[in-house]
Amino acid sequence: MANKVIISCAVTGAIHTPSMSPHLPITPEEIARSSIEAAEAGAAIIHLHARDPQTGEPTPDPAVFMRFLPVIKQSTDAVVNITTGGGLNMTLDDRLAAPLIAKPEMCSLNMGSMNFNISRAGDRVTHWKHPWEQPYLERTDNFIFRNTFKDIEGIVERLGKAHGTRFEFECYDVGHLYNLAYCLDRKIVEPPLFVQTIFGILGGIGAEPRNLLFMKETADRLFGDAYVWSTLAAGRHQLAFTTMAGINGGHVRVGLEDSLYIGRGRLARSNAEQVAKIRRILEELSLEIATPDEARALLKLKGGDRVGF
Ligand code: KMH
Ligand code: ZN
Repeated sequence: MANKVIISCAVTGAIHTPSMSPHLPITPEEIARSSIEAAEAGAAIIHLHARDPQTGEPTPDPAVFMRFLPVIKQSTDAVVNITTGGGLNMTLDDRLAAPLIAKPEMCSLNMGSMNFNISRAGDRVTHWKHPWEQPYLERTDNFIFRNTFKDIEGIVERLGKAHGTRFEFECYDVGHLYNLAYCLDRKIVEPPLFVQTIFGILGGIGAEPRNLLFMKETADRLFGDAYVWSTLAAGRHQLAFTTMAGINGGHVRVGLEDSLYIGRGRLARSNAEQVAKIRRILEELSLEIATPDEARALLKLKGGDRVGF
């Protein structure tokens, strides 16, 4: 078990927009199908956002989440992980609306306020399908992704303490590891901490290989054996960083939320294609893939029968 690798798959997110790829899942049916395929390909954890079925704009509407969550639960035993980061225009109450109803085994928890600049993400788009997309992206040069200590503690109270939800702690820079260490010292959060180190978001730490080791070494010092390490990287860095994390004993996250590509200049046709690729690489390196129940045991999750959907 110690060496098994948990593959998380983030199937749609709130960064990419419909005009960037025809393969980005948008409707509840597409999100459910893509999640099920990713689980069948080897993902133990499915990280989920919702989108307006007509326009593809990220939505916090619990009714939309409830159109795909039960379908995923009935068709796979993957761990369902719901975002609390939401989309770029959402208040904290918006961001918590669906998680508070769904009470999932796991939610993301972003470990600090930061710039989150994706204003150039649409540079290659020549035809915009929907009017919301371009302003949504371009305004992020003036956007602060708000995650104060009070916000973080509130999410832990309302979801973790109240419903037994555990967290994917999103750490986009080294300071976020120290924020999490503060929360651990104060007993706001409980081990084992599932720490997602994130590389290549403009506003966070850059996607340089030495930074991966720097983040891991810092997390080792701060958390010792109280944490479980996973890594994601944005865009073209996705595969190299997840491979490096696997080699260094980490778990990995892929999916179209983090990158739309499967290779240089080639759009991924599905989330499952990315899961299958990192799985192939890890298995070639003699690493084994964790099942959902092995992930549950490692992360001390409450179980798929104790959720609200
Ligand atoms: N979009 C990723 C870089 C969240 O959903 O809370 C991080 C993320 C945030 O998944
Ligand atoms: Zn997300």
